[in-house]
Order: sequence, then structure tokens, then C-alpha cells
Amino acid sequence: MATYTGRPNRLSSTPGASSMPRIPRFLINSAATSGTSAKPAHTSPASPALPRRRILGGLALSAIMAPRAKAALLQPLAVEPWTRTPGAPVLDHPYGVPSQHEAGVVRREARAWPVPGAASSLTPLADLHGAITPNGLVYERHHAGVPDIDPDQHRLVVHGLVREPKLFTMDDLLRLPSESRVHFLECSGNTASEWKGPSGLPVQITHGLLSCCEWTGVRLSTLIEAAGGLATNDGHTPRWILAEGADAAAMTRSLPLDRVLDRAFVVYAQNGERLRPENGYPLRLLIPGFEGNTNVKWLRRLKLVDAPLETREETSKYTNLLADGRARQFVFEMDAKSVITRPSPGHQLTMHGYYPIVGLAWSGRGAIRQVDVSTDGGRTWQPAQLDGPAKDRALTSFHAGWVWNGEPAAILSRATDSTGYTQPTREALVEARGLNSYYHYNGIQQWRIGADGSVRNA
Ligand SMILES: Nc1nc2c(c(=O)[nH]1)N[C@H]1C(S)=C(S)[C@@H](COP(=O)(O)O)O[C@H]1N2
Ligand SMILES: [Mo]
Repeated sequence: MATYTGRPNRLSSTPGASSMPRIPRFLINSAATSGTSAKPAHTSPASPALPRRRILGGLALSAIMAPRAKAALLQPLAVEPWTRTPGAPVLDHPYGVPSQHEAGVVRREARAWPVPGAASSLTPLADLHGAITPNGLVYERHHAGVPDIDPDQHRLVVHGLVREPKLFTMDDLLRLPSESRVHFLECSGNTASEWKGPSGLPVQITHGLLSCCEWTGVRLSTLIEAAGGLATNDGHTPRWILAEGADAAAMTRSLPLDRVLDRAFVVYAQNGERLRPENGYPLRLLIPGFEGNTNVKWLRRLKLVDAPLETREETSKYTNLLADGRARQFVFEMDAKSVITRPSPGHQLTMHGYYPIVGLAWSGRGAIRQVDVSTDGGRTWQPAQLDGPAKDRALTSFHAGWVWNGEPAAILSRATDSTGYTQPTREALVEARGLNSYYHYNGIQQWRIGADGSVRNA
């Protein structure tokens, strides 16, 4: 079980932080009171903004420090084994890997799928910091496994209602003007576990079909231009675009041109390096804000058409059944949503006092404008602080201060996006959409804190 030490992720105050309580003095060296090894306080760098006298003064006043930790403060720093001899040589790992102490921070599978090659793995949200998902931890969803594609043989064709149908090699694409933008990617099945009420699952399993990368590639509009521009043939006007993958599922989706043309791009890189095989190497479609499955991986074909093709993913799959038996088709945008990642189920609060509440918010319809946090089950709310300017259709991390008095509590977060839309309660969502739905669950998520400091999805 992870121990949540409650270390603040930012010590300096920032404009707009008025709702945020000042960091209590005893917190400055909280590491000395929790965890297994009590380290001398002066090894942990404190904020330069806080004068040393105040830090030490705060410690002296602290009523919660374990006697062992207090004694350790008076000892000189130990000279640890790693300080006594030179460390590992350069290029120990030509491609770097995380510290061996972070070996538990990995993607996990939530469930077994009934079809060979069909699988998903989830991002460990509770262990990540900031808004970017490292490439090795981006969630995966494959309908028919991960193809091993030779980039030199891969081709992208742009055809249909264009003037000059065109075949692109990867080299061709790399010579076209490129763009790098940060966007989240969320599977429409993310958090489906909570439709019928709290599932008991941790945040990696409830919300981990969610990642955020800086993607680099070529705008769809640039590709269409390179194919001579849109063309009307035999009375057929280009209004939709069909995207097809080169995997064994040949994943195929039709997309309305007027809603994707301004922001869709075909990407060959994520977070500075070429796409990982599991995320679509060598090429994928990225439509910021749209449900995960429209972001066709291993992209090999874009066809301009006049109407949706009604593929399998648009009829049998990825429709949303309402209470009255009718289904919504072509629901593309992921609505505003947020979740508290720390503390979250599996964490353990180890002391009474100050804890930052840390989480993520996002919207498929724009930028996050505000996040509110409640610690009393949704009766009262306080605005959280957004960690940096919120980007369009990107994960935005937030934090809020909380002093836990040791009583049972229920912590929640609620996102509002730049369209003015606010994340609904589960009850409001069920009221509007019924219980036949599977996809697009974005209800407010609550975690319960027990008097023993346990955190549960209950
Ligand atoms: N060709 C192809 N594209 C695909 C898929 C697939 O199985 N095949 N899965 C889709 C689904 S359902 C999702 S949620 C996202 C997942 O992208 P990721 O694996 O990079 O996280 O890719 C989409 N694109
Ligand atoms: Mo998905």
C-alpha cells in the first residue's frame, strides 16, 4: 500500500492562489515524520522563499514529529554507500530507463478481452506528476494487437473527393510543414466502471484510459492541399473523411470534415520521439478532444467522402444507448471531466494535518477554466489552483490545500471548461442518459477517507 506523505508540489505562491491556504510550518519537513527512513531535515531542500530560521523554528514547534526523527535532526549527515564510490558509467542504458525504485509505476490491464489481440492497459495516473504522460506509460487500446510496421514500406493514401489522389511515404510526410501540440487522448470507455455506482477500483483502473502527450505531425488540411485540394465529383461533395488503420482490425471511422479540419493532424511523434509501436507507429490520426477510437493508429488511408460509411465502429460499437432504447451515434467530443489522483484509493493518510489534493482536469471541447474541490461530499466547494495556463484539449493538473482533522471525509473534484459546461454528478448523468450507456461517462468522482486514513472508492 502506498503511503501518501502529503508533500506539497509547489511551495511558492502564484497569482490566483488566494483560496490556497499557506503551507503550514510543520509540513516543510513532513518527509522526516513519514515513510520508513527518517532523514535529517536539512537534506531536503526547502523553498528558497522561506528563511531557514522559520523552517527550523517550525520544526521545533512541531508536535507531530516522531522522537526518532527529532533525534536524527541533531546528527550529522550519514555518508551513504552511493557517496563513497563512483556510480554507474555513462551509457549504462543507451536508452534511459526509470530508477529501479520506480519499478512499480507501470501500465496495468484491467480485464480480459474476449477476442484475440483485443486488449487495453491503463496509465498509472496516481504516480504521475504534471500533465504529460511519459511514452512508456501511455495507455493502450488495441482491437487486434500491435502490428510491426516497417516505416520504409508504410504508405498513407489520401484519395476520394480530392483533385489529385496522393500516396505519401514517411519521408514525404517528414518533409511537410509540421506542428507540435499537447493534447489528451481518452478512450470513450474510460470510467465506464462507475455508471452503476462506486466500483471500489483505484484511479488507474477507473480513469487510466487517459494520457496526454506533445504530438508532432502534419495538419490534415496540409495533406488535402498536397492532394490538390477538395473536389466535387458527379455531384458528390466532400463532407466526411474516412480513416483506416493498417492493423489486423483495419480500424475504420468516418469523421465530419467541418469539425476536424481545423485541428486534426496525422502525427509521427509523441513527446519528442517517434511514436511507440503500441501508440500507432509510424503514423496515427490525432483529433484533439475526440473519443479515443477516432484517433486511428497505424494510419494508412484517408478517403474524402460525402457521407459517413456506417462502419462497424459506428453501428455495432461506439454508439450510446439511451434509457428509451434509442441510441446516439457519432458522439465525438469527450466532455469536461476531472479526477483527484492524490490522495486516491490505495493511498494511506499517515497523519492529521495538511494535505494537498492533486488531480487532473480536461475537456474535449476546449480548455479547462476552473476546477472546484470539495472535502465534505459535495456540500461545499473551494476553487483549486490550476498548475499553469490551461491548454486547449489537454490535461490540466490542479491542486488545492486541505487540512485533514482525522474524521471521515469525502473528497471530490468538479471541472468547468471554456464553453461554461460543468462536469455533472453521477446522478445527473444517469438522469440524462439512463443506465444502458457504456461510453462517455464523465460524472464527478468521489473518494472516501476513513478515520484510519484509508482512501477508498466507495
Ligand atoms: N488502427 C487502430 N486504431 C486505433 C485502435 C485500434 O485498435 N486500431 N484503437 C482505438 C482506441 S479504441 C483507442 S481508445 C485509441 C487508443 O490509443 P493508444 O493505444 O495510443 O492509447 O486508439 C484508437 N485507434
Ligand atoms: Mo477506445
